[in-house]
Amino acid sequence: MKDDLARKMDNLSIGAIRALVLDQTGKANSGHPGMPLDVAPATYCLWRYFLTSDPANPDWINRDRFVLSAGHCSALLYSLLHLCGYGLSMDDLKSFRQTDSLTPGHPEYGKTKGVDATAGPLGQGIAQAVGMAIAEKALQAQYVEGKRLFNHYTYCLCGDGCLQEGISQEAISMAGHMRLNKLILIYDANQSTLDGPTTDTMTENVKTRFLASEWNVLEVADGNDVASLISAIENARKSAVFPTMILVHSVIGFGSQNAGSHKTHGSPLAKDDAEHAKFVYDYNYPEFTVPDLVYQNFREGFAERGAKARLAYEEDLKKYAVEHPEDYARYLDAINGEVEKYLPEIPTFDENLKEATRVSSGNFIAAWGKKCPFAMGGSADVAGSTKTTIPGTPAFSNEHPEGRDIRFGIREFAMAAVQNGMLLHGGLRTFVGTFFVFSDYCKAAIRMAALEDLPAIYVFTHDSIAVGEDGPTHEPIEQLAGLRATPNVTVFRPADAKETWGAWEAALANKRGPSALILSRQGLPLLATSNSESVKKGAYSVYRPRHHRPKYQILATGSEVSLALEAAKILEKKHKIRVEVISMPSLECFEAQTPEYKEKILHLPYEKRFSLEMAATYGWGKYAKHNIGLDVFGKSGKSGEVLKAFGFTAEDIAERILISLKK
Ligand SMILES: Cc1ncc(C[n+]2csc(CCOP(=O)(O)OP(=O)(O)O)c2C)c(N)n1
Repeated sequence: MKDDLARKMDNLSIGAIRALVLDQTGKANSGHPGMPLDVAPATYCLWRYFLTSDPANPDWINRDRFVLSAGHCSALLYSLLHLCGYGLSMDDLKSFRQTDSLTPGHPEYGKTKGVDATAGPLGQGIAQAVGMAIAEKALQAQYVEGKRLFNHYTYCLCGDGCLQEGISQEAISMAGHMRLNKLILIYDANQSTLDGPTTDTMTENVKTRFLASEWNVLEVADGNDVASLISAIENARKSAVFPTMILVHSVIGFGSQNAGSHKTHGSPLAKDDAEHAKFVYDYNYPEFTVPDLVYQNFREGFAERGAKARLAYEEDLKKYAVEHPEDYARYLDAINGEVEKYLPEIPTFDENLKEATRVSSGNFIAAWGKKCPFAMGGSADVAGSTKTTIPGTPAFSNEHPEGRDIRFGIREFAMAAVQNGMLLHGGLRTFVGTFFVFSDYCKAAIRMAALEDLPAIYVFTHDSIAVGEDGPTHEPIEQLAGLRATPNVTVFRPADAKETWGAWEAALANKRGPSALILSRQGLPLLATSNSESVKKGAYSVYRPRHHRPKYQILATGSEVSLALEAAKILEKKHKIRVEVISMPSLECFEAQTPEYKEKILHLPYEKRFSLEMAATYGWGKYAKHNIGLDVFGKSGKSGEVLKAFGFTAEDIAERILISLKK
């Protein structure tokens, strides 16, 4: 039993968290107080009594992770970071939601120390937490004594909103199947969302939903009951097999005169209501004021625990380095992301090779996966088609946590968000794969990876109407333009095996943002003049007419480069029109080149340039006056016939160029 003093300290500290939420949202006149006010006791119990992380070293690899999936509760997280000593000052709290502050509207990874994941798009936080828990489990199995190197919990906080999002079920199902017992999800069941009570929108039994997904479920009847909250977290940590969901019943906007109403969800409380709430909390201090006792409570109950644990870890690490020097060196490479040391040699390809770029990519993955012990990846049930299996390693599972091949199941969105969590965790270099058309399912997580500067890699195959029989549902059109329009995403569409290996190298060298490899299903000829190295420059010449200056240029990507070469030869032979072909595997890499290099490649006037890509022409107007592409959906049929139907044969392309020139 807690003594009276300890109980008072708990209440005062919870009051301080709630008051800081009210002060931040009140001063900013913006933000979401409702859920932070009701869930403050649960987060207090977690941070004060369990979460082990060192505010002086917020990136410590073995810290417990905390993902605020309900990212709109940022004021709650900032209050905790302030009180726990992460260097977030009272002035920072006073700048809540102001431009360039350390306390932006939703938590941003990389901006504010102690924020383990960017959050705000509801549901994704749960999947990111699942990714972190997968990483911990996998890493434990990848080292001689992995549990000495990686041994922590992953906590996640969500509300009704996250659980209404479909991605939550994808992630929950995956976590249960993988037996991620170190994952603990606190579900604040305040029965309210933005527009109204949850009775308007959901009737399912969330508890049985988790049970059906093979989770351990605990319940706390009253979100203000500190003793029950502590005992629930304690029990959750003991789970030997299943991940745990702690369902906490609470009242949104606790303390407000509007408590229980969605009106408290997303608008600051009126001044007199905030005062009323502070009275309810028995918190009698001026705005933005916290008594020393509370700071002391967090210092002793959080910062000191974290510092002690980190120091002990580092002491043990020194011993580990002596006991297992090779393992330790590998650990350092893995956590520092030193992939360069583990790159395979690019092979010499047979000049007559005709290989789908998905196959070339699969060969790269096989060679790299063998060399790089911290390479890990998989696909959403299409590994056989996307060639995304690392051979020689079992599928990752509870029985085989050392497996580096991940079977994500048909859960594309969660797959991409889980990858984000794995990368946020650190210690792994990952890739995920699916058909390019289903990149749309991954899109919100790709955007998240780009925001978080994560080096995620996507292997997207079946990249055009050449897919054929599967028809328009499976034939990407607008996906290239969409990805290229997303800031901080680098897209590669290699033309042959050499470019594919080059694209993989470039993707692995890109450590501050995601890379997407867009690959063909159909075989593509090895180009005599292509090379792996030039992929990094984004565009280079693969064909120039001999002894003549070219009059026109075709800029093409992927499978259309060989098509452009054929068309150029027809134009030259039959019509004496000299055309240069530029392979443009990455528009983003090209944009990063010097103006001189760009001018050297695009040396002809704008109106003399054609772009050729079997996809939406949107965006190509920047590089070429004439854009040959596909601004309608594809068709189902034999691949060759579909290509013919849309005029993607060398003869047709040559003809279309001639027609354009006559205009
Ligand atoms: C994907 C996504 N859709 C919509 C929103 C807008 N939004 C923010 S909070 C919220 C309601 C969340 O409800 P709940 O999780 O129960 O939080 P509470 O109302 O308890 O604060 C909505 C719809 C969002 N942030 N993300």
